[in-house]
Amino acid sequence: MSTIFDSAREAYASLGVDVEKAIQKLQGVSLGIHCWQADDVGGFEHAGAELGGGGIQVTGNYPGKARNIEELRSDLEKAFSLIPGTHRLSLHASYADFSKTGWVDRDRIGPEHFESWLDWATKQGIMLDFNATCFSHPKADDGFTLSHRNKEIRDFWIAHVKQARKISAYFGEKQGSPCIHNIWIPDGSKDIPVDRYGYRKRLQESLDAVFELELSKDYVRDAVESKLFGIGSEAFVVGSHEFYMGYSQTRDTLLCMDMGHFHLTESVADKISSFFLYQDELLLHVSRPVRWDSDHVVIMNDDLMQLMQELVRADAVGKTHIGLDFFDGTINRLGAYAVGSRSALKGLLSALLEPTALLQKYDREENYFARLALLEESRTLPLGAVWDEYCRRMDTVKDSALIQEVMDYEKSVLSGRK
Ligand code: RNT
Ligand code: ZN
Repeated sequence: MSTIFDSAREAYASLGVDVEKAIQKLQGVSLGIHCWQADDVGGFEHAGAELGGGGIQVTGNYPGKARNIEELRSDLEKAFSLIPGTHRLSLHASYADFSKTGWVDRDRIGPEHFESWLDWATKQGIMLDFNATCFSHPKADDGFTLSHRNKEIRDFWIAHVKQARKISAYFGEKQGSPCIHNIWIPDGSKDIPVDRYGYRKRLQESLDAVFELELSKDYVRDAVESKLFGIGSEAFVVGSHEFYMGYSQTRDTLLCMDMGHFHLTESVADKISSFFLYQDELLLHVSRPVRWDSDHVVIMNDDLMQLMQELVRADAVGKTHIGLDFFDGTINRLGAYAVGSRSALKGLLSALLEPTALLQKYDREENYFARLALLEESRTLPLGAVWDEYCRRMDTVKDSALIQEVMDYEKSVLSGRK
């Protein structure tokens, strides 16, 4: 008996696309799923930590937010079960577990404060990535960290990021796969500065001090994340795109491009091909800006589709770490994880199923009508049938069963959190 999947496979085959190959490739991609959607980027260093000093804003009061590490892990386990494939968890330093050791400040955290995360991850078969947390802290309250005028404050954050790198290297060594460590700092100002150069020079020097600590690339790969503006840093962001392009090229670090950190008319997809002419490893923060860097849940919009298409067309899937970065407190947070992560994967699957060879042939022949027509045809090819089959093979629910799964979890687990 022929199934919907069989006919989808034939439809793609008639355009020269091998569905099995696409499925195989998708299976080889691990997303870096962010730990911070389940608790609105709060972290658990102190009960009820406030975002503060950060230029990040989470809106929404939907009930069921994770209030401690146990609840977060429970939500993550459920989320991972709803995302087909094998994925990684990207932890922030503010999610340290102090239950055995007592609290220490960020400049003194070490692998011992993340041992329980590593145990948990090993049990789950999940690898870990890491992020220094240079926000939500009294020493970040005035909006500057590594570029601060005050040396004491700079030194504190240099020490923190060094520790974060050590923790990352520890994860990398233990899990036998390099831990991707991302550095994002909020530094910037609400109004027009007059010493832009000074701030950027200090940031450069602080980062150089951070990287004086030599660690094996087999264990840790460091990335630096740029931004355009934030709440409270509308006029000036120290770590701009140009700053980090130059930094990552000259210091041999990874660059992190967050889809919400550019002008809204700028295309991150368009940057991919240029980037890979000069550098060979990229970190993405897949997000969805709505009017600003709003970190909405990822959906299959044109920005996402074009980004994934570029990764496939530039043969860059294997050189790109696809991290997620969204947080919405107005909807069921497990649902946010599931929809956002699944949409990122569906977008990638759609790109892997693109009739690229045929499109390239039209391109070479300068038959731009045919190229356009086929691109349009591609949008309505039976992606859903292949996606359903992928979910089935990965032992994960189909889209049609997702809502019920999330609602059941809300009823049995989340609704008990007051
Ligand atoms: C902030 C950056 C950064 C954070 C996370 C929590 O604008 O995008 O990546 O979202 O580190
Ligand atoms: Zn980001």
